[in-house]
Amino acid sequence: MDEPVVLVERPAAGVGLVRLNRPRALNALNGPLMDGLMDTLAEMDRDSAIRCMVITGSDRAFAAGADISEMAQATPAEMIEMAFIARWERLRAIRKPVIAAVSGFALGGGCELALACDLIVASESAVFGQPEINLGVIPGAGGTQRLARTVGKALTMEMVLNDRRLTAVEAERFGLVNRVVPTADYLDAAVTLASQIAARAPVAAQAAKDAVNVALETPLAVGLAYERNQFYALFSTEDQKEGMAAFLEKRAPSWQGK
Ligand code: DAK
Repeated sequence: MDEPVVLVERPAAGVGLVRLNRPRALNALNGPLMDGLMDTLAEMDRDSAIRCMVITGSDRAFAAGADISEMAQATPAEMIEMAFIARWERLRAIRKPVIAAVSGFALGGGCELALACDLIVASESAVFGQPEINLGVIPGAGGTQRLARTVGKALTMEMVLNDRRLTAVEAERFGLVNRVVPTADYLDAAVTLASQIAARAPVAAQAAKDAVNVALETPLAVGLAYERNQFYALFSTEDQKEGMAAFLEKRAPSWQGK
């Protein structure tokens, strides 16, 4: 029997873990793997018992990119038919926070997948890069856009024009990853971070994620107005009443997620 291409676990209360599982192909992101990943994330997004998700790969490879053998002979029409873009767009619809736990290769689509997550915990052996230029193409899942917004123009140009790869320590220095930990600990560190986020007010966590993402896509005045509306809307939640009452009563809040 073939191994499943994604493995699903619940490593801690409120945390859903999806592991990319094509180790022999360095987790190259083929159609079935992307469908499995996105179906699982969408399911976890609907599951009220899960409040934060973690995506990981193996110690050797988070993902070495989209599957080159699947694309090599494709025409533009076939690329569209493969639902390539639609699959990737599904990640943007996930409302709950998603953490990438990255070790080893995060190249091409693998780097873009990590960048599309909300936070990145990296192992010391993580390598981030956009080597598509070597294949005669450019990044297609947000690499040029998200990298430019995250690490700036100069470094992005080097990465996409000349296959400059970043070590984990460089990635942390340039603000691409949240933290770097020893390779033995990266998954535990990501799950711990996910547990902490999962224990926080769930509706507010989703609103916070949403508002930060809006910041990357709108002029400041529009973003500030959006944030303010989200802020006011949270006063319709039980969790806002509970959180503020708990503070005033000097006790821990008990979140209901509504
Ligand atoms: N695709 C298919 N197979 C891959 C692969 C990939 N991206 N990366 C590695 N593999 C396979 C290798 O072919 C090899 O398979 P066998 O020969 O054993 O059958 C196995 O994984 C182990 O790889 P190596 O033998 O090459 O291992 P090494 O340690 O020597 O080298 C490496 C590791 C990661 C440096 C090397 O495998 C490598 O350079 N891989 C390719 C990296 C790459 O170019 N990635 C970018 C691919 S293009 C879009 C969405 C996404 C994308 C575009 C558009 N839209 C929504 C529009 C994404 C595009 C890409 O990612």
